[in-house]
Amino acid sequence: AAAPAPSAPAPSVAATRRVPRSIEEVDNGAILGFAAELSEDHPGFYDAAYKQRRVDICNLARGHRIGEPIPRIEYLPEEVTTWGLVLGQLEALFPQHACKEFLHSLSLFDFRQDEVPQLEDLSRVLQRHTGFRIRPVAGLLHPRDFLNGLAFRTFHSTQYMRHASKPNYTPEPDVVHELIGHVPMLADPAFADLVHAIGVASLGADEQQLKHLVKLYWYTVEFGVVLEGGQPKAFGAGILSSYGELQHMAAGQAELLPLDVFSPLPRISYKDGYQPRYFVLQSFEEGAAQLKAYCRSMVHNIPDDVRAAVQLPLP
Ligand code: HBI
Ligand code: FE
Repeated sequence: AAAPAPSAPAPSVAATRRVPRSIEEVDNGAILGFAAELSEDHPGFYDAAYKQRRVDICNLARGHRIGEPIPRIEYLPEEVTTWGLVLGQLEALFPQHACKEFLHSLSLFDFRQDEVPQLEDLSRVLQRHTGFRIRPVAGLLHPRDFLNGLAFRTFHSTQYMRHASKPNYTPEPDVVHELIGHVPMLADPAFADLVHAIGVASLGADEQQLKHLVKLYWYTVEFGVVLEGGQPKAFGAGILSSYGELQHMAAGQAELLPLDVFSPLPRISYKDGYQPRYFVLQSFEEGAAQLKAYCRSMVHNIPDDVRAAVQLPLP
């Protein structure tokens, strides 16, 4: 008689879902929320010219192929004004309230108030410093695709500007948030390696783990705070790209909690205004070590050829 069939192993992530082997296989088309279709509570909803502008810029992102230069946008005078206004306000707060890594990296870019930087130019600077590149995207990318991109040292960035009627508010990522908030930190080698590790972990994450990874990303890369001489300093892009959020953090009204990467984290809200709490790292090194330890706990799910493709050192 035939031996009983061995019980089937639990299906691995790779068996149930196609894990991307290269950045070309990361889908940049799954946009959540607005894309060019604005909802009624979006500041640009009643502005037909703004909506058309969004469609045009989103179409450029959709047509972009990896390896081609990112199309340059000729920003309109009103878009440049918005950029300059926000940059000017933020630059006044950075010396006091941004972390030292951000201040150093910001100096690599020489942002000017009279010119919106081009993704292609920033992508070249990043590649030189940390090997990260920018890929244009039409809006808020699905978290799995977004995190998968980081595994291939690729940051998906929007290219459109928030609506001019509300320079200090956007309900979705825009070019101000991406370029001022995220891009400078990605030029920091230690930070870039950390973000890469989160991306690699996302390749092997099941749905449950992905949810936790998204929260970890949110409470660090988006809204993280680090202590310097006992003072909380911003390193999260959502704080560094928002005058109101940065002042809110600096005013000390929000709760500061220690981060434990293995404990459950509060649910994320995109809509309720400023953060009621921030997770604070004792130092970057300590925070990065913790986050990488969590990421390492899921890399055994990643198929070997993918592991090689993303140059993951074996744990
Ligand atoms: N999409 N375009 C874009 N920009 C981001 O910064 C971004 C995103 N999608 C998801 C995301 N960030 C993260 O906050 C997590 O949801 C992973
Ligand atoms: Fe962001």
